[in-house]
Order: sequence, then structure tokens, then C-alpha cells
Amino acid sequence: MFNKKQFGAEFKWGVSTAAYQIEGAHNIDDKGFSIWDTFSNQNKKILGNHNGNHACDFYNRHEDDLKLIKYLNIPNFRFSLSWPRILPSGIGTINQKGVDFYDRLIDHSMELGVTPWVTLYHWDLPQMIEDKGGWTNRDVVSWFSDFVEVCANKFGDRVNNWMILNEPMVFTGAGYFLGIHAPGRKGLKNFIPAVHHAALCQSLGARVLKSICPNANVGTTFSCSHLEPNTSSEKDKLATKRVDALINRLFIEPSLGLGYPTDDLKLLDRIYDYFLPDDEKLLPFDFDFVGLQNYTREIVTHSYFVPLLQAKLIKADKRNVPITLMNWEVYPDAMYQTLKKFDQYSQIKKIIVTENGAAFHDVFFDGKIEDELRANYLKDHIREVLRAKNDGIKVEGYFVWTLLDNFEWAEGFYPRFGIVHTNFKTQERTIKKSGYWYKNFLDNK
Ligand code: IFM
Repeated sequence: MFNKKQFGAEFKWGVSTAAYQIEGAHNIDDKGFSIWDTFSNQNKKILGNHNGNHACDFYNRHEDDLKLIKYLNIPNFRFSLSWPRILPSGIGTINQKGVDFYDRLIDHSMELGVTPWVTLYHWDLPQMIEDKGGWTNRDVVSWFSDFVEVCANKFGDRVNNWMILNEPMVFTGAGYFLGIHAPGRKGLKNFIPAVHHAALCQSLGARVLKSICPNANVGTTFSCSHLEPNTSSEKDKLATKRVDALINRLFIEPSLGLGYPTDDLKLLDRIYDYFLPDDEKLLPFDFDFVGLQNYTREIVTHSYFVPLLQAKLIKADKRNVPITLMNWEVYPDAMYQTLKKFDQYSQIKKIIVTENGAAFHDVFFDGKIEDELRANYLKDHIREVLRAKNDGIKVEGYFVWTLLDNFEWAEGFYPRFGIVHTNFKTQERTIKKSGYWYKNFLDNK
């Protein structure tokens, strides 16, 4: 068995959440609507026709939820700011009540000795910005920069740790290419400009933040899966390379000054149609840390049936492997491999695992949830982080996804990722065995 001490005193332990998934209060205190308010309230967009209107009611219960974090001995709390709660129209007038909420959240957190880690954008784009073209409109770059400026000015006196974007590949891919996430747009004509504008926001947002808070610890986050070809055939290997360029390299490489991985992913060529003369210089930013979010590995096979990419992922339930409710393979070595892969970018100074966790069926027995599978998942993945650290990989933090069972995007409330159970009817919280495991692990001084 391993313990916390082996990671060193400076290692950051935490738990991650996101505004739309927990806050609820979707139309309270003059909040503007986000694309997720619109999308999830349309018929049949979300499994079970769920929506995040009330979610975990964190907006009203954050004081108690912060006490839970404290009770669980978790020293760092990652949450995101809802852009339309602060700027209801996306631009212009600031909603003081929205600012007050985040002031309370930050202040209460700090009073308890829990350090805030703030994500500026975790997918809830103001609907009024989407009405103007959303991520496909180049103006989003200046609108986002203005939002960052407001947040840095309002909260930068207390918040030191910032992440600019959460998983840009997911919100552009699922929201602007596949249409399965908000705003539900499809096709390369939406995806390609959305990618470029998000990549510009990633670096420009960081620049704005640093200009206002020069000492801030600024990172951004990427979702990454460990990839393996289905066979050793050249076709499967090349297919894996293309998928890797798309899902793992697309946003990190421009930020490191390496440009977009167009050599391995021809479908990206069109991205240069959206370039303005200085864009090449604007894309890089020297982040203080990179947030990696790994959950699984994927097996890739060549496919003539998938246009342009000519590759597809073999679903985990077809591979006779242990899976979670998301149909993601449980494969802890993926964590190690992902850390190793990103460590090879010499430009990255520091890596923090800003998300890792699992959704399983939870059953109440005698008022308790003995979620052995989730506890083991966390243990096994944290062990891989230690292996990486011991091998000299520059990983310096780990955050569990997530505190509370919450609104899991297109899957609604069905997959429960929390280390604390949420009863969505009564909003009662029950710490699961995995939560107690993390608490005891973190207690080991
Ligand atoms: O719930 C999401 C989160 O919002 C982003 N990363 C992956 C999690 C699990 O799917």
C-alpha cells in the first residue's frame, strides 16, 4: 500500500467540479442563460430529458458543501465560474449578484482553509454569445478576454490558481462537430473555426489574467486518453496517430509553440482559412502548469466508413474489459502513460491531474454506499500517479472528479461520479465509501 507522504508535502490534492453541473439556480439572481440551459431544456437532447436547472443546488448549499470538503480533508477545491451568471449577456453589464455569489464561495472556502482553483470556462457559454455565432465567431476572442478581465479584477485578489479552459477538444468536438453537446452544432464548418478561436482564447485569456495578476499560477486543462492501435497493422497505427492528433495534441501543441498537428491530421488544414496575420504568434503561452484529465484508454482501428478521419474507437463493452457506466475501460496504466506522454514535451513545466474518477452504480445498504469499485478505481489511479512521480515525471497534483453526483452533460443524472451521493429529490448528501477512503488517505500527514 502507498500513502500520501510518498508524494511529498508540496503535492496538491483536491476535488474538481463545474458550475453548470452543480450550481442549479439557472434563472436566479439575474443570471443569463447559457447554451446548456437552452440545450438541456430542449426535448430529447439529454438522456432521460434531464436538465441542470436545479442540479445539486450548490448555489444555495455551497456553505454546507464546502464544510463537507473540509471534513473530507481535501485542501484544494476546483470549481468553475459561470460566464452568464457574471455577465448575463456575455458582454457588457456585470451582474453584481453573480459576483457576490462567487465572492461568498471564495471567501467561505478560504475561511475553511480550502484553497480555490478556478476554471474560467467549463462549457456554459452565454446563450447571447452563441446567438452571435458562439465559438465560430472570431469576436469570441475579445468577448472572452473581457470576461477574463472582469474575473481577474473581481477575484484575483484572493484566487491564485486559475485554469483558462476545460477540455477544449470536448466542447468543440461534442458541441460543434458531433452536435451531442450544447449548442448542438455539427460539421467541420463549425468545428474548425471553433477550434481556432478556442485555442486563441486559451492563450489570450492566460495573457489577460497574467497582466492583471502577475503572480497567479495559471494553467489550462486537456482531456487525454491513452491510445493503442487495435492491431500492429500499419493502417491501425496510422489511424491511432490521427486520433492522437485530434484528441490529445490539438490544443496543447499550439500552446507550446508547435502549431496545430496538421501533418498527422489533414482534416485540420482548413484551419488556416481562419488565421489572421498575427495568429501564429498569439497561440503560444507559457503556462505555469498543464491540467491533464485522464479516465481511460481507447483502442483505435482504421475505418473507411468514417469520413476524413478514417479511424474509429472500439467501444469498451465490445472488448471484454472492465468498464464504468460511461462505457469507459477501467485501465489505470492509462494514467501513467498519459503523464509520460505529456512529460515528453520539454516546454511543460508542471503537470497537475485536474480530473480523474469513475461512474458506477451505487446502491444504498443500511444507509450507506459501499462503492468499492470507485474506491478501487481512485486507489489504482493514484498509485499510477505515484509511479509516474517516482519515475521523475513532473506531476505535482491530483484532483478527483468529482465531489457530488451531478449533471453529467448528455448523460443527465444517470452516471454518478461523486465521492458524495446526491439525492436529487431532497438534495441530501451521503458520503460514499470512496469519499471516506479519500478522507483517510488525505489524513495521513
Ligand atoms: O463531467 C465531466 C467534466 O465536466 C469534464 N471532464 C470529464 C467529466 C466526466 O465525464
